[in-house]
Amino acid sequence: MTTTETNKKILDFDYQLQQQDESFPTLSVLNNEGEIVDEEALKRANLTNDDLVEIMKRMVMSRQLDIRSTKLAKQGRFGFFAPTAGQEASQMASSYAFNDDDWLMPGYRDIPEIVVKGWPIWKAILWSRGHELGNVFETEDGKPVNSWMPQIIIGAQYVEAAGIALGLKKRKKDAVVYAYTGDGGTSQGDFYEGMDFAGAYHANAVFFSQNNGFAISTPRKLQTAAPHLAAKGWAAGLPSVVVDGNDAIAVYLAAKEARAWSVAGNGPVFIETLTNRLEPHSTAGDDPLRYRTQADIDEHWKFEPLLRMRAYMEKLGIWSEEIEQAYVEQVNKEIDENIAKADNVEKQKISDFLKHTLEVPSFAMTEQIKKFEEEGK
Ligand SMILES: Cc1ncc(C[n+]2csc(CCOP(=O)(O)OP(=O)(O)O)c2C)c(N)n1
Repeated sequence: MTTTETNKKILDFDYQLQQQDESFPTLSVLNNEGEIVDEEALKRANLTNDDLVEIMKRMVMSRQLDIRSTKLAKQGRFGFFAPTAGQEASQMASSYAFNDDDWLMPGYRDIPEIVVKGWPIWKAILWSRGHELGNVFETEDGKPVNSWMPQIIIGAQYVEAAGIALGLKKRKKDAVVYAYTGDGGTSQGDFYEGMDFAGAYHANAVFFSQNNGFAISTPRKLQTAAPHLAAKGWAAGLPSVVVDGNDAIAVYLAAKEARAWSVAGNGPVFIETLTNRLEPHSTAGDDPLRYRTQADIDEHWKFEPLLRMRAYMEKLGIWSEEIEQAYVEQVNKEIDENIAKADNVEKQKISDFLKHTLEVPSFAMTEQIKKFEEEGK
């Protein structure tokens, strides 16, 4: 290309916009009818039937936890809960690609990812109620769970992830950090800073943005002019991909390849999962019908991730309505036991809460702790 031609391209802003739009095709393996659209990618995912069953079970568990948590929250028995229906593939199939040694940096909507890492559900319930014991990330038998607490400050977990990712790299660990934020999260400064830092140090990290269409009431289109959130990863020099977030196999494949790339010392990867939040933003009183139509919600339910995985696995003969029903009953029994366990934990005292807020309490907090302790609170 001559310099004149190159210069013309540089100054052709329409061309630039078009390039942005076309640079991020969507990775897809399983279509909405449960058919494989790329056999080679399926082979590359290398999932055994047992893996498929485990991913499906995790998605079913997550859906049940979502249903029960929402009901319990309405009864005032669960604290804060951010519904996950619609995001099961984005959350459960992605996290299936990581190991116990990898560090999870979740947002408030990522409770299921921590649970499948070994955090007991009763602790998740305590966390939702603001009980300090909910912030103990250990398995039932006291083994550490490599997860930080669900981050409420949008995007902040990306900065924390960058630090841990660099630590893992410096210590030559065979492990990565995997961090989740939403589409709204990609508008935060922390999002850029975290990816930029991790990218500059070629640190061990896989960053996810779960593009579920909304940041509370702000639709994705009003969030940013970027046609693809993945383009924001390119700004930090990261390989960045868009995945059909309702396609569990594609999500798993992208996450697995990203982990392998990063743990080999190549630096972080950014993955945008295209999905939809089918329920309110949280149980704290959000009414989606104030900013989207019921018809839009109904339409998206037709593409939710369990449908296509069910169809695919039934065709393979490794899943059925009976299997699913039996598993749903088992999961609900476990959830009930966990609710009972959480209810039996001694109520938190205000003084205990304050003691766990900072490692070294400030002067004012020390006075408050003393005052509440004297009052037996
Ligand atoms: C720094 C910061 N600003 C604002 C908020 C208030 N807030 C809570 S959730 C939310 C929307 C986040 O949307 P998104 O990142 O798309 O995640 P989603 O809830 O859809 O999973 C906002 C703005 C916050 N928690 N933190």
